[in-house]
Amino acid sequence: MEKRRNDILQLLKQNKVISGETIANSLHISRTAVWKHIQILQKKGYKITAIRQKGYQLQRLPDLPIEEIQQQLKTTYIGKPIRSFPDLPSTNDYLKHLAKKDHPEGTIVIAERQTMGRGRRQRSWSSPKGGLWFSLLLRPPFPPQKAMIVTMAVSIAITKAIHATTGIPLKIKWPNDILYKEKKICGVLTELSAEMDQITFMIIGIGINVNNPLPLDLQPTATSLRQICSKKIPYTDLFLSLISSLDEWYGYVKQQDETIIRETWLSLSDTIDKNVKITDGSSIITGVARGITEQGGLILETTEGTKQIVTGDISYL
Ligand code: BT5
Repeated sequence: MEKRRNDILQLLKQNKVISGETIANSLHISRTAVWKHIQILQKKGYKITAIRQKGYQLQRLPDLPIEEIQQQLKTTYIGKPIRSFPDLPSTNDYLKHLAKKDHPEGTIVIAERQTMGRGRRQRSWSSPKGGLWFSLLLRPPFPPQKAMIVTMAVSIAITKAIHATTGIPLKIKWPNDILYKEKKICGVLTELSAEMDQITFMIIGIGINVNNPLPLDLQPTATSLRQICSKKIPYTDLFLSLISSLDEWYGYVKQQDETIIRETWLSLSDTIDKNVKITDGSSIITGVARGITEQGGLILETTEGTKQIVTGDISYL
């Protein structure tokens, strides 16, 4: 089906106007099938108009032309396939359904806008049009205790891809925030399904503020690439760079090369050597962040000795 749609797109691009009949004959499909594919393309943001007695004309590509992106991908693990939607409640929830139906590792679900975007602990994630909101399905060769290593690799990949395409230097705040000058530009939501000794699948939700507006209440703590660069950011290069960076860093996960992940993460970390407060439900603990455990936990130096923190929300003191 997707191949047909790509073929139709190619024909539309090669011709100023092309009739439904010509498309149907070239691809050996019915005119109704052509019409159905055109409708799907229109829903995906391709502006295609029907000119009476002449045919179809492609007038504008969507901001993120997934079909083209998919064709350009030269990745080993990530982005095959990419499923895109104008809006979804949450890309993580949608992908979880696909994961349970055995969709392949590397599947991406992306939405232009989420109506019920989630952070950790069911906190809401603002996801209007203009940002990059997507989720990634992974099946890493790790026990669940090591899931944090995967999140770390993903954070590194995002930080590096954004730097490569925009020149913006970013830092990672344990466990899952990507910051520009202490303001949050990206959040990562990791959810997993696992047996005792093996992860069955991981859904990694990635939310990046690109060109989207930020609600007033988030402005003191959040920023967007557009705000930093004072101009609209083109998505396609950024998304392509993100996917190939995710592919590279997931490669280290697959090879179980945790040393490079931990060392690179530490070099990009905003948290190490800071005085921090970690809140996990009703428990609060303060100390100095000193490092990362083999499994990605935070090593905290407290007045009662060194502690290892597996999860929690962190704030700087
Ligand atoms: C996160 O949670 O940072 C993970 C966010 C993951 C979002 C992605 S988008 C694609 C995928 N589908 C989903 O439904 N989710 C994922 P957490 O650390 O709990 O941070 C949540 C907090 O960040 C909120 O309570 C707000 O204070 C703040 N926040 C909400 N929206 C934000 C935004 N767009 N930019 C920066 N901060 C935001």
